[in-house]
Amino acid sequence: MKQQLEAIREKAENKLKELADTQELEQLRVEILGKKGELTSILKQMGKLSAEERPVIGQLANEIRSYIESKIDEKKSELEQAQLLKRLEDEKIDVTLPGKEFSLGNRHPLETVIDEIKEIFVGMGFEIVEGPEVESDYYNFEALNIPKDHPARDTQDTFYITDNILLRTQTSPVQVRVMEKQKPPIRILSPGRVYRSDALDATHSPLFHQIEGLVVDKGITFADLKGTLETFVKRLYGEDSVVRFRPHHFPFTEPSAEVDVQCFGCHGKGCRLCKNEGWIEILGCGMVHPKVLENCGIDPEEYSGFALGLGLERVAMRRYGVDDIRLFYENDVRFLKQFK
Ligand code: 2U9
Repeated sequence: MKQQLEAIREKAENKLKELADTQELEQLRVEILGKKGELTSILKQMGKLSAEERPVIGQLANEIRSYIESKIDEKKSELEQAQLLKRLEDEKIDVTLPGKEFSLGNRHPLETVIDEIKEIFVGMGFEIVEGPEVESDYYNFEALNIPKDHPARDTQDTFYITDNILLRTQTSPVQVRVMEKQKPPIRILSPGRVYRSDALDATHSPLFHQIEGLVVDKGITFADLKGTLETFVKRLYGEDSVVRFRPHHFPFTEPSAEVDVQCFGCHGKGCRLCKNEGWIEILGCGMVHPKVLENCGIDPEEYSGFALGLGLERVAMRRYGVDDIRLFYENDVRFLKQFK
């Protein structure tokens, strides 16, 4: 029995040398020290020994058990330490490595121009309003004094969805809806997408963006319109801008005008930028037609108002020297990332 015990000690020592991980170590512990282990099964045979042998073998067995136990514990902490070092090595991070570069997007040039114009008008007390892009014939045309047979309908080639439903050709219906609901004073600005069935080329797109403004109150005159627009143009193009008003005609305003700014390239002398005219047209405007006020439930005897409209793409094209409107919609990052 003594030899058997010594053989177990030797076996344990040999196996401990070969062990590679804590799982194998646990297996060895169960194999030798466990309830059904080799050492335990030898101890179960102690009853067969004589009274003199029993304490001697008993003591030896205990010595060997605690010897193996301590060797196993030692090996365990050795293996755990090795495992920890391996993990630390595997998970090592080189904090000196350069970071990954993320390609950040940037604002679309049209969005930048819209924001800038909005800010100028908000600074003058205007509120921003938006509305549906799918509209009825009434809100897009009739309410604005453009009846079915009006020639203005030909110049605004319209995408009709049904006889009465269409894609708005201007953002004016948003303002009609506000006037119907709200009593003056009204001071609103409506930016948004509009649609006209123009063929797509370098200067025309069936989808483009407009900003329209509307002011209605008691005693509003053309002088208010001129003051507001001069302030707007100077804030957008610089305080030294020169502005002129040219008589024009729109069905929804009377009188109407177009506003030009003196060419910033040649100061009125004529150059390529202004096509030798010395002036650049930037917006249309006028006093809201009494019929339009009436259509929206506002008494033209009591109130008057002015309105203005401008196309955003043209402002952005001039500002950034873009010569093809299609570039704004193609989302080519090589184009877009130039506006950082
Ligand atoms: C209401 C009454 C009147 C809006 C106006 C213009 C003049 C104008 C054009 C500019 C370039 C359209 O995008 S464009 O082709 N617009 O010249 N727009 S006055 O008049 C209104 C709007 C709403 C109730």
